[in-house]
Amino acid sequence: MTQTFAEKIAAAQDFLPINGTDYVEFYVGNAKQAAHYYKTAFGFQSLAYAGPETGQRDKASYVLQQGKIRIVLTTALKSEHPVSEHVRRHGDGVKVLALWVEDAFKAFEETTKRGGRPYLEPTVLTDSDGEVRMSGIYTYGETVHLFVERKNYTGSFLPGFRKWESDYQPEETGLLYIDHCVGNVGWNRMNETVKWYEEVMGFVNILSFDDKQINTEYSALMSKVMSNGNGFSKFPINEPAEGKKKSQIEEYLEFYEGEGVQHIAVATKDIVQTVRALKARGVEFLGAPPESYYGMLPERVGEIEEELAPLRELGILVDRDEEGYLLQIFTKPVEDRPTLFFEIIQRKGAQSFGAGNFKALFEALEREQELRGNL
Ligand code: TYF
Ligand code: FE
Repeated sequence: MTQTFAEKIAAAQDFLPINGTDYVEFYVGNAKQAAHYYKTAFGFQSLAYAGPETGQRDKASYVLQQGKIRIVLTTALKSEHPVSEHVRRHGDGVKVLALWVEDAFKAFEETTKRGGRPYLEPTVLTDSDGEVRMSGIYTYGETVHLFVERKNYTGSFLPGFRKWESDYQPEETGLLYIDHCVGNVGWNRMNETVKWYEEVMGFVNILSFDDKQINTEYSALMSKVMSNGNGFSKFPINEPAEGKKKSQIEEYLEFYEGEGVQHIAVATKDIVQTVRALKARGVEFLGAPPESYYGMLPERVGEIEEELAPLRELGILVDRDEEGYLLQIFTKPVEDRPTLFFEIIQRKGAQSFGAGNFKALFEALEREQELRGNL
């Protein structure tokens, strides 16, 4: 690498200043139970609620928080509803990747004039706690980016939501912020999608992996990482590639019945402690890599601060780049369809994505794919 990531993202355009992820909204079949799962298993805390009791008669939304991460779980209360349609087609999945912006109206104007397809026309939401401005455009598949501008809003989440005080408060698991959200796109859709993030959002392509670099004995894929100008918003894109057997990306596209969010990477400052806590609460992770992976680790990544034994015991992966190293691990899909999963990541200087782990990771993914009869 000749340029650092800081140098690469400096080329991004600033017509869309983004402060970070505002929230991620999932459309699910049963939001009450999903909220319980994310509280119990991942240690999210109750934050806000909107539903029939608050005057929202057609759907219910539960908002959870941990560190800077906010997730919203939304379900429809009747079959003839866009949320029900989304769930019928995709199963539970991510609908909204909301970005915290300085100016939601300008974000809409700038992105739609560059070709962004409108999802939400600029809207002002108000209640006694203040004002929030929102707008939104479609990205890949039925997924959307909402632009959220919260000037001096003092409410718990958004106008229309009420504070959710729950007596059930499982302890947090150390999750801090969303590091990146990855999208899977269809065959030959990579270039278009990369161009879309460049032209419509002003992002830059900071990393690329082709099918020569990302392959196992059976399958291949391509991956390109798109980032905004301050690196707070990173969206890697995957496209399937031709291999001997079915790529994990194809399996996703088949079961999600279209393009969508493949994984959400959440950061922790102590991955060993976080993964121990998650496992104790029933979160399922991909199988650990073979023993040889840890045998070769000291040579491959050099000196690291962590002890090897707990990393091996938990199946945590390590990779190094020019700027430092990172530790990461991946859950199994969190639905019955093999679609969305989570990544837990701890960065120690490295701003890359664990390319040195791709082979071990994809082999673990394929073992699961094979058990499902989809390889
Ligand atoms: O976000 C990334 O690039 C890494 C690795 O199907 C990765 O987390 C890439 C593709 C994939 C699963 C993980
Ligand atoms: Fe990732």
